Amino acid sequence: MSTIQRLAYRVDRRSILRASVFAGAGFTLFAPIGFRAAARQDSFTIAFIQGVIGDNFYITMDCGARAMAESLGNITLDTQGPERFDQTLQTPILSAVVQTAPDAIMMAPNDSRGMIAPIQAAIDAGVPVLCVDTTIDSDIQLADVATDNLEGGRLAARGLAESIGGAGKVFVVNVTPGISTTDLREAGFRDAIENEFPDIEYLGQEYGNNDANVSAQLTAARLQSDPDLAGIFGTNLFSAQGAAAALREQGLQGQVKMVGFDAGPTQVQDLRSEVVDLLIAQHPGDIGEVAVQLLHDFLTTGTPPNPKELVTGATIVTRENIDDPEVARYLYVADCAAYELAGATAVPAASPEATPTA
Ligand code: T6T
Repeated sequence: MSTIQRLAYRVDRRSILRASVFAGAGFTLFAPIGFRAAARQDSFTIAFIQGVIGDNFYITMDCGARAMAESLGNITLDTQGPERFDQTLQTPILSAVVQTAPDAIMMAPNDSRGMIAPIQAAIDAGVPVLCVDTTIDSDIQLADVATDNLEGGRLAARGLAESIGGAGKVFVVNVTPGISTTDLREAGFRDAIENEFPDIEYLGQEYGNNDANVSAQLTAARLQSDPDLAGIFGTNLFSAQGAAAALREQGLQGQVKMVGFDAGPTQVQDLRSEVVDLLIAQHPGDIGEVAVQLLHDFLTTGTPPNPKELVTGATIVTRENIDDPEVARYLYVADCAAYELAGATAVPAASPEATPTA
């Protein structure tokens, strides 16, 4: 079994921590000071503010959130997001959502520092905010539900190292500084390369601004300046899509190895056509399910999530395992037509269960 196959993991978290349902809407506890005591309500509105609209990752998360809302029966989900991953676009959306007085907000903040004040304003207005995927450098949020991005970056490094035979130059196409998730993926990647692979030279990262075209352009420039480049890590869907497009356009697929985070439809096509060697699929549907479940629990009982940092799983996708139903179920969707409630779970961050076993 190759290292990549051994790395391929699917942490079955179902048995570890079932996000609990505090059944019985009549079960009234007092909400923490500042939030409306909502437990006497029959139904609730949750606003979901995505990191960006039109991204298969957040679309899949929305499907999970909707499936959970439907199964709980008393949640209305209202989804929106900015057209670009940009705090100056997301902040007015958040402010407008707060004006509609939802019972809670789940959101993927566009910037770990820049979104603290707008989220604080929402909380001050009495609306609890739970962070999904990305987070803020603060603990004002009700909870965080996300992938273990640091470990995901390390897995990407190990996968790429295996693909290039443990030696050569590697380069990272990242998104924008200040995004908690992708910053952590790069940090995990760098950490593993520097500490585990002495014969690999890390050339550093460049930012494609969450734009596949910009990511393709900077990758093309890098292929020119470093013609002996051995491997590339694209830290999210659009970075990976762009980097793969550059490899394809220059006929370098297979020659320069590539690992991408996420598992959008174009990325899957790139994996199948051997432009990309490995994908790290997050479980966005699970994040959506768990987030709605936690908010429902909070709104009906007043008890905040404890612990408040939760992680869902990730799955390494290769050409060998992509058609295995246990892997294929984590490929991102374009709409919710085929999405089925998974009964997802999450585990406390930094717990032994949270670290995927290679
Ligand atoms: O990788 C995901 C998400 O985790 C990240 O925070 C931003 O980019 C994506 O949405 C993929 O485009």
